[in-house]
Amino acid sequence: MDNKRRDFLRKSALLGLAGITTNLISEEKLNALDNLAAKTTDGGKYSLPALPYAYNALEPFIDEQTMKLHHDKHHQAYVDKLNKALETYTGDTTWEGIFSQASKIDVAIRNNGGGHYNHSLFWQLMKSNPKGEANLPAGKLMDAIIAEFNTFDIFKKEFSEKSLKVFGSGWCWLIEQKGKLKIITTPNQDNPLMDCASDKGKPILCLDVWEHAYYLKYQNKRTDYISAWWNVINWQLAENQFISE
Ligand code: MN3
Repeated sequence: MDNKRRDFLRKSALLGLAGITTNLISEEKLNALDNLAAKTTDGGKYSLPALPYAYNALEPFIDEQTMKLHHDKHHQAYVDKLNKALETYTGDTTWEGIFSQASKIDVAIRNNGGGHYNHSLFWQLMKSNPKGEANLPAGKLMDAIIAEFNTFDIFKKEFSEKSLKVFGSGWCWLIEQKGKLKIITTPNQDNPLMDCASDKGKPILCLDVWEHAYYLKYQNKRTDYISAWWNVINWQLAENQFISE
């Protein structure tokens, strides 16, 4: 991105010119996301971030074997393939650079870049809750959920239904779009920061509904996996994400 456009984005974001920046994510918001998405590089390459908890920390809702396979094999493969695809790429390799060009670049960069970013976010947005104690958002995020969906249960139902309906492989997201919360889904490893997303916004929460995320424990029963996931959402981090600029 050239300096002029970067400046424009920054000023537009500061002035809150939502009408003009409708389809753009401000640089400030991307920077906040980077903290969650572990934009870790190793000698100029992307690297796999460690899980922020033990492999068995999400038991009994998400099992240790699934976490090992999902993180160590699937996520690692996205990182490796992303680095490989970037070897011959001469464009901007930051998240902002990759996502703003997602519809035009090598599909291997789009798929594996999304794969790396989305999973990094997904791990962070879960936490241990072995006894399945009540797990609800609080503060400004809860206020915004109530304002948008009326009750938390309506929000939960809508999010669960949309997650269930993702055809094939993809993700379900809670995003902030023009100051409002919205539930959207993306196919494959696309995300709401990409230029190709039908709905763009800042990710607040995400759920991986690829079969590799649940089939070891839940087989084909995606609905049981979705129900279990509500127990391990890290709402504190989701709220931090929501209120960050
Ligand atoms: Mn996955």
